[in-house]
Amino acid sequence: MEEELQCEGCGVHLQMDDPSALGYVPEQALLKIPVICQRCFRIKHYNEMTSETPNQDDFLRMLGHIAHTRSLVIHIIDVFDFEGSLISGLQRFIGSNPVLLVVNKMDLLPKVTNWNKVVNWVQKQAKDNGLKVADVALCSAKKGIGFDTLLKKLDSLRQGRDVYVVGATNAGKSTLINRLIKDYSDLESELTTSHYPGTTLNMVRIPLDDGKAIIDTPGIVYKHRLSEVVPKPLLSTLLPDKPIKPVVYQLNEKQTLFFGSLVRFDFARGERQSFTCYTSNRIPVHRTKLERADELYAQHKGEMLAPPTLDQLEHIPHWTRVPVSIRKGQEAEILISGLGWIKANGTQGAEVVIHAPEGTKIAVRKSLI
Ligand SMILES: Nc1nc2c(ncn2[C@@H]2O[C@H](COP(=O)(O)OP(=O)(O)OP(=O)(O)O)[C@@H](O)[C@H]2O)c(=O)[nH]1
Ligand SMILES: [Mg+2]
Repeated sequence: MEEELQCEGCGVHLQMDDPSALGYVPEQALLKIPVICQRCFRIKHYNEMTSETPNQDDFLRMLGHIAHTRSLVIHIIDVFDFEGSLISGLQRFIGSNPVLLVVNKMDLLPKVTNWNKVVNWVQKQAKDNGLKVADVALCSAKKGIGFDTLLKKLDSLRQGRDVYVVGATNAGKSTLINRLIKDYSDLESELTTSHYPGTTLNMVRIPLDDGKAIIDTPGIVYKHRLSEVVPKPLLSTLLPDKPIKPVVYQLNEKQTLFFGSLVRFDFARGERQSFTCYTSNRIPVHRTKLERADELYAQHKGEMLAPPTLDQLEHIPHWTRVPVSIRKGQEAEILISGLGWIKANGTQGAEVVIHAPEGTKIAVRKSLI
């Protein structure tokens, strides 16, 4: 078989020799259009959980090749995990090519969200994180929202260039390209997407009318995202798939919130105030006194405090304590990468301690909504 034959769903090199290895395709499937590997077939038809961790070194080298091309780069960010899905040092890979920052999964924010405010917030966040962007667009690739503006911006920035779509795993790169293919072209192909990170395995070129292409890429794996370190079956609990319903807790100092036994939030010091939790509504929150928290955890982790189950807990890194100070006069929120964020509504300041699996990214930021 030609070595270059690639799966049109995930980009893997196809082979017909080893059914248990990546890229396997049975002979009869080669006659179908589009040609997809067995793994993509299973993900697509049986929702199978077969995510891979693409070799990061190979992939980052591939990404570095963008610097030597004349292209437009779409950097997709997941609005549910903004700081966690941001590629730090993006310029290193893409050189001086322009970046269109696309913030995806906007359907997860409460319906009343003001998109213009979010755009301003995103521009400021990008700047603070050292990311130079030509423009910002918000969308929901899944629901097809925001595409008129996105396309206008894409057209004006592209000017006859190839378009590379890059981002962390699971940000929605393939879903976004599928939406473009389906609504704005008559191509047959469909990229494979799934609930689990690590779906796309190689670059996939999709031709555009002018001889250029839009290129899907594998996601970058960031271990600082809870969604990368929890066992796969937990993802459907951890990640929301409907608009987040924020839940408000009035807390006195020395009170604790448990998010299952995934994360613990201690309000260590400060005047009584309310905290709003933007997390998946499938993770039960348990409130207790700080002085009882250690004991409660020891007795009830993985059971009353679940998810995860006790078995799953064994596969998750141990907690470390991260102290966070929210200054007086600051309306801030604490992002816990993969879990969501908690907004401190008071402006009297607060001392908080987050207990989260070691390595989890915690960021304090100005509030998004
Ligand atoms: N709620 C919501 N979910 C989305 C949106 N776009 C994508 N998703 C979901 O996010 C998950 C990942 O989507 P993919 O398109 O496979 O993400 P990807 O960036 O290509 O992921 P990798 O190939 O693993 O890097 C899937 O469950 C999608 O349905 C969106 O706009 N809103
Ligand atoms: Mg993909």
